[in-house]
Amino acid sequence: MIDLYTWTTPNGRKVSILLEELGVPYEVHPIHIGEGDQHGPDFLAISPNNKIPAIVDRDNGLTLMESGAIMIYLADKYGRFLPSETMARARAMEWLMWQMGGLGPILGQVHHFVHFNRGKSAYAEDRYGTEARRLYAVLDRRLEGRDYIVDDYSIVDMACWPWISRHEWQAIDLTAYPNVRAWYRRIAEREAVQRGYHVPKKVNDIPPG
Ligand SMILES: N[C@@H](CCC(=O)N[C@@H](CS)C(=O)NCC(=O)O)C(=O)O
Repeated sequence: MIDLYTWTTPNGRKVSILLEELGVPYEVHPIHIGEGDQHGPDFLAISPNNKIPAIVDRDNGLTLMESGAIMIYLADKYGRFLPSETMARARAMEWLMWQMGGLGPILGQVHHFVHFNRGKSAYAEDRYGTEARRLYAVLDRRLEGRDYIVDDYSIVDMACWPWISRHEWQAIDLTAYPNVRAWYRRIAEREAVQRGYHVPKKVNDIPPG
């Protein structure tokens, strides 16, 4: 049994989507980050960086923060959605780190400056908006002739997809990135993704691509 500490954000949804895909039992603990739940001492003991998502694996007592680390752990534990062969695994790690170090952090800034605080900083809107469009173009090139980011559907797709699902907040028109759009829609059709998206609660329908 996995305890999942999460909220209705892209980083949180990565892990709930993976848990739904794995079909393993898990218990959800909502951490309302808008109300400061992430700063409580109980949560700090599990997530030393005060951010969701985090898990506790009741099988062995492991506590884990950082969505990428959690996804690798769960994929390894259950032997699914991450290749084990060295070269294929290296390629999957390459794109997972691209999401963790580039796509997620940049799109997070776009949400702040373009969606929530438009007009406050033209510099930040331009800087992060330009970088976001560059990253979408990188992903579009990677998906040329492919159904998924690495060979088979994997934690790499599950890590990137929730960020792309916020394309409206990012003022991104997916029709400008046809390979991303087709991939986005392909993944949105998966029942596990539809369930995982609405954890810990439903706030909106999955945006159409
Ligand atoms: N690198 C971390 C980022 C986690 C993160 O930024 N979580 C956000 C929600 S998506 C959060 O908990 N924010 C609350 C805060 O910053 O106080 C991961 O991938 O898990």
